[in-house]
Parts: sequence; C-alpha cells; structure tokens
Amino acid sequence: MVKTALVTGASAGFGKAIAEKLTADGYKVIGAARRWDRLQVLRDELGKDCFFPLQMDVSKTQEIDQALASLPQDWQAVDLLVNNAGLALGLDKAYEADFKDWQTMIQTNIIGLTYLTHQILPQMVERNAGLIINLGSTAGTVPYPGGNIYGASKAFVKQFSLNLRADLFGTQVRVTNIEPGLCEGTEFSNVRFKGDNQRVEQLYQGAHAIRPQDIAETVAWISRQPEHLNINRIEIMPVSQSFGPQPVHRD
Ligand code: 8X3
Repeated sequence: MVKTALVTGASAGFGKAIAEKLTADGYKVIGAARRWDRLQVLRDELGKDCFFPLQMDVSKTQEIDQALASLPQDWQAVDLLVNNAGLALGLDKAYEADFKDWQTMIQTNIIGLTYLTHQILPQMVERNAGLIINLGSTAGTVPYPGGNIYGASKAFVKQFSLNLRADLFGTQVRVTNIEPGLCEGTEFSNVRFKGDNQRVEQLYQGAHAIRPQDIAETVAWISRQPEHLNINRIEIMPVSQSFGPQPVHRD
C-alpha cells in the first residue's frame, strides 16, 4: 500500500530534498511550506499524484488547522510526519539578542512542531502505525556562544521526541530525532545571518558540510527500518566538524 508522508518546510533545503527522496521511494508526499510558488514548481517536478502542495506557516496554529482541514480524503492519513520546518535567527549573545528573534524561533521550532504533532498523533495511534521524524540539531546537545534559544529549542525537540516514545509505549508508532551539525546547501545560515552572504560563505568555505541529500538519505533509511525497531536519535556531523575544549576564562 502506498504510504503518505507530510513534510514541513518542503519548499527548500532539507524539506525539498526529503520530499524528492520520499517520492522516489514510492511515498505520496504532502509538502507543507509558506512559499506557494515553490511548492507548485515541486508539484510540477514530482507530479500531482505523488506530491500535494500544502500552503501553511507552521508557526501559526490556525493555519495548520486550516491546511489540514483542506486535505483531500485520500491525503488525510499520514503515515510519516517529518517535522523539518525550523530556523535559527542570529548568533548574538543572549544579552545582546533581539527578543523578537527568540519569539520567532520558539513559535516555529517549538509551538509549530508540537502543535502539528499534536494534531497528527491521534490518527497514528488509532491506526497503531506511523513514524514521526523530527529535525533536531547538535545544538540541542552541544552548547555554543550565541546558540541560546536556537540550541534550547532543539534540546526541547530532542526531549519531546524521546518523551513521545515514552507515551507511545505499547503502540507501534515510532519517533526519531535527527540531530545534524553543520549543514550547507540550505537557507539555514542565510536566514540566521539575515542576508549577510559574506558571513555565510566564510562559514562554509572548505567545510564540506552536511548536504540536504545526506539528511534525505537518513530520513529514507529510518523509514525503511523494520517495524520492530525504533531509531531514537541520530547525531550526524561532517568529518570537518568536531568537539571543542571547555574554555576557561582567566583574570
Ligand atoms: C545546525 C547546526 O551548528 O549551526 O542546527 O547549530 S549549528
């Protein structure tokens, strides 16, 4: 039976690569994003039988409700939910950061992700089947200067993923948190640095960072695991990235 996936943030970066990979693997994919024109291009590329464009801003719970209610009958049963939409804004120290940026990250990375999950979860439990893949980050485990709310939101996503499994004990519904490190080929850093493309270029120069296709492959691999296995967490970094020493400030 053909399975249906719902992928948020599907218009670019990870989400687009995941939508492309899952349709190639035989899924019907609902691609959710704000940018309708990009979703239409993706529908033309993937075909209307394989890809259903769903315009919604995941940070607005009302839009999530309206979008889900607009799904045609044969696209309503979601077998795989990929909570990919999320963002980082700024890399400023907490005492210099713009609180509006913090609110936007919390609204998208936490409220949006949890609300959509809350709306989809009951149908999965009812069918006693389903897989939720959340996009966390190494920033949810490794603190770094300027990571403040972004990292905290991804720590939330990690613990939320694990706690979901705790609640889903006894069901066949599975949950995985993917935690990538430095990634390129997405709009992530352009958004974080608010269009400072020189800073973005410097960040990725020679880094051979994770690419969207790598994450799409990971999603596909998780989705192919036998039903008796739950992949709890996957942490992925490029070989060029590693861990740092703990800094000690001296007088
Ligand atoms: C992306 C990884 O290191 O830019 O979530 O925070 S990092």
